[in-house]
Amino acid sequence: MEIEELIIELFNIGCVKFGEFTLKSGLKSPVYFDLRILVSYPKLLKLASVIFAKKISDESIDFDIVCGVPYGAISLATGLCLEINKSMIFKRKDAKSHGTKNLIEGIYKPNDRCLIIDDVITSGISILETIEGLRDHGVQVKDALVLLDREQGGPENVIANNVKIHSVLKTSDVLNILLKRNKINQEMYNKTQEFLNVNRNVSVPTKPVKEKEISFEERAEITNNKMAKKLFQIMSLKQSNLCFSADVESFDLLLKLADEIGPNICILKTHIDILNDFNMDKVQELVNLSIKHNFLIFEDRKFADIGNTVKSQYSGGVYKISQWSNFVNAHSIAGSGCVQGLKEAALQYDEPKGCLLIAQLSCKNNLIDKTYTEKTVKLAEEHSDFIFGFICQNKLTDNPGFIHITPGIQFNENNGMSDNLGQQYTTPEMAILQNKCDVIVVGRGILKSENPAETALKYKNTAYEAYLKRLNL
Ligand code: 5IU
Repeated sequence: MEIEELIIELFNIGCVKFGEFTLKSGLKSPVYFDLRILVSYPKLLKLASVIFAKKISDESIDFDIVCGVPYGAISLATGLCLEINKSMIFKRKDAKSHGTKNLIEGIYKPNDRCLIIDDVITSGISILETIEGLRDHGVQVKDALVLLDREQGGPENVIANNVKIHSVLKTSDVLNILLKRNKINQEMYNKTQEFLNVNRNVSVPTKPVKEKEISFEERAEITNNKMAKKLFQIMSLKQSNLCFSADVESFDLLLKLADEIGPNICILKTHIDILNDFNMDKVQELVNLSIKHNFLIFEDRKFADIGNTVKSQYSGGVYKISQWSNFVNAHSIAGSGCVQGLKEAALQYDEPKGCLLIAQLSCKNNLIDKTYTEKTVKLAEEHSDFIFGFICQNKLTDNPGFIHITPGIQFNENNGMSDNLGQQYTTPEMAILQNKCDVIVVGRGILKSENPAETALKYKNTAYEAYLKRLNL
């Protein structure tokens, strides 16, 4: 009954017009729907919002935020959001040339699931443009809700891009009700129905809207995690996605290498407990070098105990890791208590601290299986204020805020594609292009080369070029 009332009201206020109209696609149509007028009819807007809300609940559409397609659906999306108490964003037709230059207005998080609202769908092109803009920013789109489906192939075009269209009305519903209620005559009905029959499919002249690769720079913008933001900014500024694993026993050698290789890396990874001559003064020198060359210090500590213990291991003892490292890593085996313990120890610092979870290992016959990896991703999502990525062998989540860091990397020509203690290697290109990781970790590939600084530059260039290739640049 509500639907019938909506159709009659839309007709009465002039949202449904009969005559000869040229559509956006160039087609000449005997019927035209101008739902922008709705903005002037609050009662009708309210009715549309109630009907939308009912549809969402009937069809169990699950989402975090709503996005209205400008301009026609902005008022509809706003009405719906007031009705269901959800927050809204919208995508501008062009990015502003002044101020914040946002393409998307409103607040969203990477990986938010967004429901698109539109007034009318014809070919689906406007919705596809919106999907592309949202996906570019890491927002997930799986559903779109429209007031009217013109029945000209829109839903089919959109579903091809993995988004389902839910429609409240179809043109044929409108025609049937208008005929039944004597708002149009049989001749008008037949003419319009005939038009519909011959124009069922409007092909969309766009390439498929893929879930796009996002640049490090954009990911720095998107993420709310301060550690991730800082790392993405360094990677983008230094054009480096190389982490050097400085596994040496002499602190002086570590400092020398950090100074020589520092300009080409985004991260220097330490195993502080393998140094023979550890002392806090030299740690300060390492921190100074990290500032001089703008890289982050990652202590590969692999915490794995109960929260209370890791908290002390992280901040106390001989090494006082939390004082000088920018971030650390932890096994997920001990669960959220371990993460929470580290997080609490990190809270005492003003500057950002962070932690990566070990989701996969590079060594042969390790005991991690698929379920463990999936549970690790879930744990990271639950602590995304502190956990900002993974040590892994391939990309694990589309959430652009999480960084994927991969050890076990060497160039092919280094004939050691494994060592005799179970390490397994893949190449920088494989890791970044095929396995879609973000950062490569290289230790002996650099350390054992004749000229570590020169070799590091080669790894840096190869890894960054592979990343640019992934972005199609
Ligand atoms: N590392 C791995 N594999 C892993 C994890 C950490 O190799 O799965 I977790 C560490 C060990 C070493 C460095 O410090 O990364 C790799 O050194 P090489 O590039 O020399 O193999």
